[in-house]
Amino acid sequence: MDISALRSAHPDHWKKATAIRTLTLDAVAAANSGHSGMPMGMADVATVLFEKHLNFDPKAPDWPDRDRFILSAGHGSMLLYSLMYLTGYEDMPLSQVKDFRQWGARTAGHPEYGHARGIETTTGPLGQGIANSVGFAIAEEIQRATWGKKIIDHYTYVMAGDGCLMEGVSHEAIGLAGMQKLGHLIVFFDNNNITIDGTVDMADITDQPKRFAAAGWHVQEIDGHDPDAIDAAITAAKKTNRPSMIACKTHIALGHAAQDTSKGHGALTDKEHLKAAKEAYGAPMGDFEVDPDVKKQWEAIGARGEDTRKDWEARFATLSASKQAEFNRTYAGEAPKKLSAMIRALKKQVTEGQPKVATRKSSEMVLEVINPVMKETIGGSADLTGSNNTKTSDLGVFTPDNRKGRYIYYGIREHGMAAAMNGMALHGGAKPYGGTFMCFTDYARGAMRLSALMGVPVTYVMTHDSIGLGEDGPTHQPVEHLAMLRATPNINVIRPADTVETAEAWELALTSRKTPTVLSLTRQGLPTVRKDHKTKNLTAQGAYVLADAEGKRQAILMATGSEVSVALAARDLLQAKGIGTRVVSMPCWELFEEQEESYRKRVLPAGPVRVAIEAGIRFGWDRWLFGERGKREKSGFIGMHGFGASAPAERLFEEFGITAEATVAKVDALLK
Ligand SMILES: Cc1ncc(C[n+]2csc(CCOP(=O)(O)OP(=O)(O)O)c2C)c(N)n1
Ligand SMILES: [Mg+2]
Repeated sequence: MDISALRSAHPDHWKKATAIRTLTLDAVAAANSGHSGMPMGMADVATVLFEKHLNFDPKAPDWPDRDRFILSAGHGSMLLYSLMYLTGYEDMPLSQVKDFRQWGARTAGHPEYGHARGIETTTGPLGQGIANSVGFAIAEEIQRATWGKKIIDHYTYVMAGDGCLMEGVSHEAIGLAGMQKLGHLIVFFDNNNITIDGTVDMADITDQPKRFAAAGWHVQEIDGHDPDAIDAAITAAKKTNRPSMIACKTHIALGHAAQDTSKGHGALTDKEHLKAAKEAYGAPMGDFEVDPDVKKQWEAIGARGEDTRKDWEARFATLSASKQAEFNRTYAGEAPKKLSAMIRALKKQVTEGQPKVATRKSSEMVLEVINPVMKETIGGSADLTGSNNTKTSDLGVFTPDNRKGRYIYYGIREHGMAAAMNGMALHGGAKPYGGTFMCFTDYARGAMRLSALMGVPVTYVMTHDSIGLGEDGPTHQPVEHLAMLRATPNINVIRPADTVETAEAWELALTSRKTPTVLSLTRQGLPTVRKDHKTKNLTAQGAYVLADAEGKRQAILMATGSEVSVALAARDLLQAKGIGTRVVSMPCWELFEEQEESYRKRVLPAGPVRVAIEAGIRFGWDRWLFGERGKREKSGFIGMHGFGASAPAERLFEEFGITAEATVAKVDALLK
């Protein structure tokens, strides 16, 4: 690569792009770790994008109508940090760049949402960013249709590398975006033919432009170091009504001894090579040194969006006060005030009617009430709409011809759905929920973990949550999934026992600000176990006494979801034998853990034998069986010990010993 030709062809551009390269080299060298090559390769694309196209204002990083910039190739984090420092984001002073990858710094190894305003999403697990961006673009389309172009009209720009495009989730994202004709989504493919192990063709010979074109995308191929070509390609991409992919032929670690090699992917810390690269660039030689003129030019780029933002604010101010309040409410992620009154009314009605329904159906009953008053909800399912009961009558379907539709047919794309929901929630003004079978949380897990890590309150509607789904058999019957989800920090896993608890669970999910929720719902019908109306949201306490012992309290039965009614039946049998038995419904462990010690002690007092009943594996239950004042030798577990089987549900509960009778036998044995 002839660096001098690039330098002389566009000297002003070159200096600006070079600042990204030298800051990256210096930050990685100082940290003695990180990834130098990607920012060095994509610096030209980033410079043209920020200078000529991206609508952004470092002074107002949360301005709702800004363009979104998603660094899907999150290992290239220094690209983002350099851009934020150069253009003048308050959260990104030079000291942060110097502290790259250090304890307490905002400049983590990979971009972390919430560390600095201006980081739109957490990336690093390859493929997530491009899949998030589909959600960003869907949210933008829906809001543009809803609020009008003068309030919402922006683009989502993404940088994705070979790795992002090789990851399976990108296939789901690309397919969904192409079908949905997300014209405001523009992806730059860092086409450098290098990954960690070597050249891309060692593992993949996919023709990426053809792949995107086959999915309905507008595709261009350019020299990723030619600023004119980059500019022209972005201009063309903005005009088409299809999502755009710009394959940018680049050189990883441009201008460094490691250029075009897999060594260039990682940390380039060799002092001599670093010096030689800076010399070849004609850049200032000092550590973290940026020519003051060049910094000024970057700051001018940063200042470019201020007027646009202020114009937007003026347009926003022309909305009626109530519309402004509604917009601000949804962007703040607040539920409407009337939500809890509506949930209470539904609970009262359910308690009176005492329906026997599956909790997936209960969930639909709740959504029928919620969706008409929370217009920011965006529902969907990964091709299991009729099974997940996620679609309510008022939503309308989101398609290229109906941008106001709030229901998304995600297709068979669990991971893509979860990642898109993260994007919608991060975009702002949207409350996404989506469904699949509980067993396929495995397929969605990469993105679900990021919901938790980022603290975005999306809701996962996971139905068919045990062997209770019956005949479909062990491939479809989750057993370890509750444990896996409960092991993940910052997820509320709620397994409601009936319609009342389901309504309470939805209230918690929709008022959650920083924690995603998994609703674990049944396929099979369940009796109403909450027979007395309580206005208070008991599920919010995580666990509570559903039925207390009569006479001397000798046993406590703890259960969740479909097994709460098993516990109640066991209690009837035990009480008939004179064994005082308390039933504790435990819909959400995480929330119970958050309660005061004194409350937990009241619910789970020392003394009685304890039996937990759940149609999943035991993992985790010991915390409640013999933590919290319980005793190992006085506790037992009724549940699954391996995979399920294909048979009618009732037979399965019998065969696997998850019955009232088995519970009674366990209690009897423990009391001996
Ligand atoms: C899901 C996932 N798998 C593996 C990694 C580890 N990893 C980080 S970068 C990378 C190679 C990426 O190649 P490419 O996207 O072409 O980046 P480039 O080398 O061009 O910078 C790998 C395997 C990761 N971050 N995420
Ligand atoms: Mg690459």
